[in-house]
Amino acid sequence: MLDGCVPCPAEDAARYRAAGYWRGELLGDLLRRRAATLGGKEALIGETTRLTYAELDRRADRLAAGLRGLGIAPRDRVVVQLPNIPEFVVVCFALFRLGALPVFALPAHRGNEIKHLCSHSDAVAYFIADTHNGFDYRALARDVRASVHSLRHVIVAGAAEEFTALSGLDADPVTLPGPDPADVAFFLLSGGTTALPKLIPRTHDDYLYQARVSAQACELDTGSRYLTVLPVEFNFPWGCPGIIGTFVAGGTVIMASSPSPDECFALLERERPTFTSIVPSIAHLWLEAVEWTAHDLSSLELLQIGSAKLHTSVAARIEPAFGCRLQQVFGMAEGLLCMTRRDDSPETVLTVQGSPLSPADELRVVDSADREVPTGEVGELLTKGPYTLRGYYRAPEHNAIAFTEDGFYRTGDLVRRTEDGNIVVEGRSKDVIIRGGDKVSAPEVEAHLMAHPGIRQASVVATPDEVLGERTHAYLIAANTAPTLAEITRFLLARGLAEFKLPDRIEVVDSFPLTGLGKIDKKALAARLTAKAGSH
Ligand code: OOB
Repeated sequence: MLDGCVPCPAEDAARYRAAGYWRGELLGDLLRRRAATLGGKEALIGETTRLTYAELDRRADRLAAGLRGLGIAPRDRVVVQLPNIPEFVVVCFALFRLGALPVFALPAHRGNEIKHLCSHSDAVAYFIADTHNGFDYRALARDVRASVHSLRHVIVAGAAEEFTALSGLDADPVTLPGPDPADVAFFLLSGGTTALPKLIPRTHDDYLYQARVSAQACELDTGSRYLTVLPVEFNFPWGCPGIIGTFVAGGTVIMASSPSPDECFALLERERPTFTSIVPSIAHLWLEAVEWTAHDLSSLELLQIGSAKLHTSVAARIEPAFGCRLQQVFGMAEGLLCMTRRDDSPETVLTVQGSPLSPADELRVVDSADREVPTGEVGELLTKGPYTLRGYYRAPEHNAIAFTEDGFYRTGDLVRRTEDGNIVVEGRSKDVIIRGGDKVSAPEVEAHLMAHPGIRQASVVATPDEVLGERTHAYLIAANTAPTLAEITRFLLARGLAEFKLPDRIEVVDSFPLTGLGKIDKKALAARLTAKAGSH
């Protein structure tokens, strides 16, 4: 396995292979196999492009050859930050075939995140769109290239200016040596509990297995049509079952460029997708819009909702409003996926976050001393399994605390298990705010806030919000004159922080409540906000 990754212990790997979970297949070959049997079938639909499996397969081969011509080699890391456009899929499959390793960045990321991802992974190339949602990624790339010395190529979908144009990179296909299916295929980003985002290595074996079991759990077949609403770089739309699972089933992927009901409802009517995946805050928006829409949404059979807790009252409105089945999904880029299933009772689907996808997923719910708690009691969820990472990339110190000695990943989620094997998410022990579906690492924002000369100390906590679920509230102790929220916003944006991480509110205090051990008592701070929200 690539240096800096933690391989799965040999005995577990042997078990996953013997059970047929890991099949020694490559992500790049998935498309080749579909092209061989379903070549003329539509695989991928974007705003202005429609590609059959045969065309997509050929485009991936031609781009792989072009990238090799640029000097991109097997195992080279390549940061990919593209919006929901078909080029994303072509680029990923070209890199898979080349054995180069995409590192997925979100379109919302800015200099702070991209410089870290590029330098932490020693990326040799960086893929961007020219502009998207009014933001010019070429300006960002100039800034990144000036500070990351490993970066040799910036490749642009659209007007490239001084960089390399993606459209000019086609070359005649060449035979490429395939990578090892047990090795890393790409990196996902962790939701973040530390000051800097961590990289999650995903292998061909583990991700194809995840996509296959997700596709089975959602009962996909060649008639399945997936609408990609969330940013593609996120695990949920990419492979739960998402795009990769739809390709596994031989279905068709339709890409929406934004989650707005205007765009998505029009696509539902025009392209007749059968399923999609969204986060609860988008579900809120769609529930409001569906009452007034004139669009025909009747193609939708399954709506997957996950990434943040879906409240029962909101869950209960989904099926009547959309005339489709609801599926709750509790997942993580690190691996483990839980989903509700078709044969669950309506009551179950509304009240639990689902059961694990693989019979080989091992789950423990433990107390603070890592002792298992009885079924029905709340504890931290630990997990290990055939598609869950064994360690973050180049992070030995963090791995020592994020995993147990016997390789279980500490999710930081507080859950309880029901008698029938479902998971109910009850809270979090990790220092993360889930704002919409976006994960905001509190220590990361605190570190940036404390770089401001007017701030002595900062503590960032979640405040309840009806639509987003949570918002970011920053408690500050001022150094002299306290800065305003507008000043802080300008300061953090200038530091290159992604917009979704900006505090929604600030509150200047004289001191923080402390725990018995003298640490800032975040629970007490969060409780103040919950009490305030309750009293409104
Ligand atoms: C998904 O992945 P990430 O990596 O952005 O975030 C993972 C974390 C979980 O550890 C948990 O804290 C939270 O997001 N979460 C949920 C949830 N699903 C995820 N919290 C409550 N209820 C849920 N249903 O968010 C993700 C990855 C794949 C599929 C779906 C979601």
